Amino acid sequence: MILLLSITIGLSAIVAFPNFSEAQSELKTFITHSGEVIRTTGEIIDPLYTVSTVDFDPMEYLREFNYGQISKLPDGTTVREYTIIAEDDKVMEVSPGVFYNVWTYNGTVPGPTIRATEGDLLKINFINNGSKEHTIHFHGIHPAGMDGVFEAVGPGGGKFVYEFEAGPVGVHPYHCHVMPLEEHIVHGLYGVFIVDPKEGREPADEMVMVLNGLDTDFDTENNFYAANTIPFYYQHHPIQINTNELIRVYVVNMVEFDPINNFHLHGNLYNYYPTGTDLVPSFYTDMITLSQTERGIMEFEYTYPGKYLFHAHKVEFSEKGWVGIFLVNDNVESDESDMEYGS
Ligand SMILES: [Cu+2]
Repeated sequence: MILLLSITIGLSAIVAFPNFSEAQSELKTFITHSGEVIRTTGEIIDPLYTVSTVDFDPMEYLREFNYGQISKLPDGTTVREYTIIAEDDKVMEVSPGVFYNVWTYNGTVPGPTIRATEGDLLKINFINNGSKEHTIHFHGIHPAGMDGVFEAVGPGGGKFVYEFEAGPVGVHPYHCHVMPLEEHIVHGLYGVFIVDPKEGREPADEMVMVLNGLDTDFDTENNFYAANTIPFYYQHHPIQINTNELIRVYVVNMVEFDPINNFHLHGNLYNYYPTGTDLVPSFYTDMITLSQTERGIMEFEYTYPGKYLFHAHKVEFSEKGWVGIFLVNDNVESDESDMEYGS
């Protein structure tokens, strides 16, 4: 009876105060990057857009690589063909109750991780289903006409085919290069492009982390930070890895507005290959600092099982979402001793 009464009171409160949330906090006027005037609390973007929502699973994204459709030329060259579709009307619930208009490649932020081997011929069919001009600008080596800067692709189904040879070996970003650039990047038009060496790399548990930020109130400062878009995701859903198994993280910093970002790993150090272009590591460290589009490959193994944090050692960033956990499971197949410490 008490329960029924409280439900009734609750319902009548909703009916009596349809603008309950507006009454709670004052709406302010903002001008968005695109010049649109909107009214919002500024803390949480009201769900102004109802076009669609984005389904993005950071755990799936972490280890998902798109190798394209493979064929061979008569001379034996591998051809990889990809299709990337840009859209700019999607809405993503980036944090509980926080809806943000993301601009996407193939429906997610970041876009798909494109992977190839050095020397492969790449053919990227780009379709712009957005309402603004967009492109794909790949970092790497390619002809000027394939740079995605001066060849804006028109909205509403515009097409362009990027064709170039995969190289150099390493991890590279790709992103839209239409002006105003910061607007096209901060809304999410970016992804990772991995070029493997012909001889391959040592087998490892491989993953991709794009360090990004979200300016949900359009004041050219990020309200949230993350590894792979969703703040705190890997803290609440730790990444499971094994002891004595090589872990390889392809890390790319795409944070807009802030000059630097960084990556600190707990309970361990990693070999670091800046841009991944050299097969010999440059550093053995637990901390790297990255400017925008700066990237590299981290390699490490954990000896001891347990939970280990990884996060920005720019504390503001970690407190606003750029923090995660590796849950290191005991690798029963390994020959290491099972000596226990600290017990
Ligand atoms: Cu764009």
